[in-house]
Amino acid sequence: MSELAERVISGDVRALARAASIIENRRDEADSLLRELFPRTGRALVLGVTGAPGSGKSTLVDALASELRREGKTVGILAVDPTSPFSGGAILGDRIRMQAHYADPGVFIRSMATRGWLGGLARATTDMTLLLDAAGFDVILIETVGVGQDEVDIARLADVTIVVLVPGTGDDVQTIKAGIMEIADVFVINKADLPGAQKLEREVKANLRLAPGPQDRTPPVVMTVATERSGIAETLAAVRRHHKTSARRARSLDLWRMRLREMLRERVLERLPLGELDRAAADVAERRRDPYAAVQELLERVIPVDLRH
Ligand SMILES: Nc1nc2c(ncn2[C@@H]2O[C@H](COP(=O)(O)OP(=O)(O)OP(=O)(O)O)[C@@H](O)[C@H]2O)c(=O)[nH]1
Ligand SMILES: [Mg+2]
Repeated sequence: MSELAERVISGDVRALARAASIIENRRDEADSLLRELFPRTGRALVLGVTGAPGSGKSTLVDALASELRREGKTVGILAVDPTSPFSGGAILGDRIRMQAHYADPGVFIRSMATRGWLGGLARATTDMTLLLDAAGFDVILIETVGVGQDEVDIARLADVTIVVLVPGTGDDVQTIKAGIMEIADVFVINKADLPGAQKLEREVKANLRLAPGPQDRTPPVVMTVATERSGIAETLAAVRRHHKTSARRARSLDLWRMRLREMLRERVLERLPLGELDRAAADVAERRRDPYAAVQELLERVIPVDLRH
């Protein structure tokens, strides 16, 4: 085993930071490191926290981390920003908000801007989660803004997904995207100190009665005021109740089916000489060649002759 992998497994924070940079920047090195670490993974509780911008996700994650630390658990935090190609802005805000944990070696925080990432958000978060898992963190909290497909990918990765809603922001149930209702294992109504929290709770519960979750399991609804750390223990209790009953294996199978498909596609595409795909696309667009012949020809370029058929 490489020295870096050994140091990561032994919980060396500097090695962990270096490994995280390798995962972010250097695919080839990352692959061999993750191969070494993979047998050490599968132990952590992975908790996804998603919701609209400004709903209080970071404040909630911060409060959950404090509560877990009180229990003696170690915590890895990934703040994933799928909308930004830069590390800055909202993520800088997260850094300031979470600085209480920076002196604590039992908490590791990493912010990632994933737009334009090679392999996309799923690769970034999956690989970073594997790293933190191998490093022995008991719980991994993944914060991401709920936009489009991304939160569905996070839900596949997480053992338990928390969806954060806020009263009085048009977050009423009619406007909540169907996808979000389906991925939630636990609903948190944060900013319960604001008017309309009870009304929102009633609406969410009524909606859940009409459309129960997978296996007829109705997700619990917890009220929190993250800034005052109220409702945090209740949220953790709801997470743990869900985790006992959740279909973890089915979800994990789903995740790896998707990841393997992505990794295969990546490997095939990166073997094509530069510009080859564009040339083929131009040929097809101008009707010089049909797409079926083009694909056959491209495949023949990337797959060694003796592996075909
Ligand atoms: N009144 C009230 N304000 C809260 C509560 N929780 C968080 N806030 C405030 O809401 C604002 C946004 O909180 P964040 O934790 O940054 O929200 P976020 O969802 O992480 O935001 P993004 O990462 O930018 O999407 C901050 O000013 C918080 O202080 C709460 O329970 N009640
Ligand atoms: Mg945030």
